[in-house]
Amino acid sequence: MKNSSLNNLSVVTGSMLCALFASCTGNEKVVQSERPNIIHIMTDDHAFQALSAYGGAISKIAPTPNIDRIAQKGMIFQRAYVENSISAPSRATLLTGLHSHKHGQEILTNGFKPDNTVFPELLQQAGYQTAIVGKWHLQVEPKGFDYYKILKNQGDYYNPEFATKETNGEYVREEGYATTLTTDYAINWLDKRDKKKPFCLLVHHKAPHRNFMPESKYYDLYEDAEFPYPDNFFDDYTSRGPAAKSQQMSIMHDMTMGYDLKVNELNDNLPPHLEWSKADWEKARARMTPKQLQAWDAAYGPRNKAMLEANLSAKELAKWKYQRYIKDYMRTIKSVDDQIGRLLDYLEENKLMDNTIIVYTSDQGFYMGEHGWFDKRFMYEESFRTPLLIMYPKMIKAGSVCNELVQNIDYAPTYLALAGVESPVKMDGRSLVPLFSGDKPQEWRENLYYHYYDYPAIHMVRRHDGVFDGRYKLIHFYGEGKGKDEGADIEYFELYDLLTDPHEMKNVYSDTAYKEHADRLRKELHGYQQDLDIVEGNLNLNEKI
Ligand code: SGN
Ligand code: CA
Repeated sequence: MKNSSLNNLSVVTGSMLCALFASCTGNEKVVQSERPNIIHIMTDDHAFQALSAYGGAISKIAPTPNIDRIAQKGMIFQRAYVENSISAPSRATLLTGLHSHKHGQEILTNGFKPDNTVFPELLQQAGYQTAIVGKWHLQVEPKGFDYYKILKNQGDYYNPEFATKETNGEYVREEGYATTLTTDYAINWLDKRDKKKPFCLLVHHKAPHRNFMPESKYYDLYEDAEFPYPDNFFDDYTSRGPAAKSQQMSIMHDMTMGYDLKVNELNDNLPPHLEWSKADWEKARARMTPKQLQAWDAAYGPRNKAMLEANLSAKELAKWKYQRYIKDYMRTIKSVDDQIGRLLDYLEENKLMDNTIIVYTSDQGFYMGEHGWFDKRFMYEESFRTPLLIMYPKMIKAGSVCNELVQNIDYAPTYLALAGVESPVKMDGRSLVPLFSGDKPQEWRENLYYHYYDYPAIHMVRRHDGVFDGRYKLIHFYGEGKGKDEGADIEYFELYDLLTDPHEMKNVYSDTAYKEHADRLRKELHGYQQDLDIVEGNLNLNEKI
């Protein structure tokens, strides 16, 4: 940490306040005189490939100029990852700074321990005002928030239901589009807050989550464009194990013609594993007002008709699905970008930019057709990695880049460190503050641990854990085969060299040229399993797999 960062500090004491800077000694606790406000903006399933700050091919056609403002005025993280690529576990990790098996929310549906310590409650106890608006997705009532206005379950795009303390947790339908409403609630709360206290606000958008329904003003956006196909769109999974082959997240085979792709005419006669989607698409349509529905059908009806009349071959249909998917997904992102611009403008107008740390991220990554997929869950790069942009002018120089390995276990420790608050429980993550100067700290982690548990479940991705050191990635798939696909019990490894194979097409685990890395990472993985008290998927290093 550079000395200049020690400007504007005052000395205080107290057990809840801890030293932010390494130069503190003894019981003297040093915190910034003006504690920073915190805004954590998190979308649901936003792929880094779909954000122009990261320069991907999709975002060249569909840029995100407002989200990019955070990168231009702050720091872009090139190696930000999650520890379990799925929503509820990721949200629980954000709140607790813990790996999934410790906070209990290993899978989508349940598990969050009510007695988990969450960072907002610690900030609240230290005098912060705290709020969350938008997606919550845990089966417990939000704790540690002065105010919440949260979406029901996954949330809906059109006329969604929100619950607040005032409604006693009851969900009440609001008319409007989720992304705009969520931003309205964020700004309303900021406007009405006690301006004498620092604040922490979590803005959690539903978009661009399935089923990718755009706002009416963007129905025509990108319609004439042809988005580029990833090179591995028609991946045949050669050299990969059974998990990559048996998943149910293929654009070609598992995307639904009604619910996902909005072709009303094809919402019947679905294959058994997609039958659920018939009713879900009818429900999504029924949520819309007659006027909204009329506008929707006026835009999508003629396009659907043209597609049906074109009598597409299987390959042409896969490409048509990809185009429809990417266009709708990027349209929902356009609204997110507008609304983040609106929030940033509000902060600028109210002179809140200088003393607020603004973080933009997603609850996990997403496949934009890579390997032929949508959805997430795998430790392969597109779902394991997330966008992460942080702006905080007091500590971060505009236009900085961070290449260190960071993970969503790090958010809670970062926010607590910035506020000068000590956690009574040990968190797995570590504060990102030492990275803000742009210099590589002497001691930073050299690899990351990942663990996905939610099988059998929708998309049928097998359980796996693994280690990534920034270049080599070892993935360990394991577990009993059960559920709809009647898959076999599995236990095997995959190894990738991201430098020579960035799209993870060539599993080199059995290649003797990589034996040294396979052995090294197997030991690292075993070490993580022991240190973190992992209870399932444990390796026996003496057994040759
Ligand atoms: C829902 C989606 C799935 C998605 C999970 C998890 N189906 O079940 O496609 O993988 O959520 O998403 S849907 O028909 O309900 O849209 S997550 O972002 O919450 O983890
Ligand atoms: Ca998600």
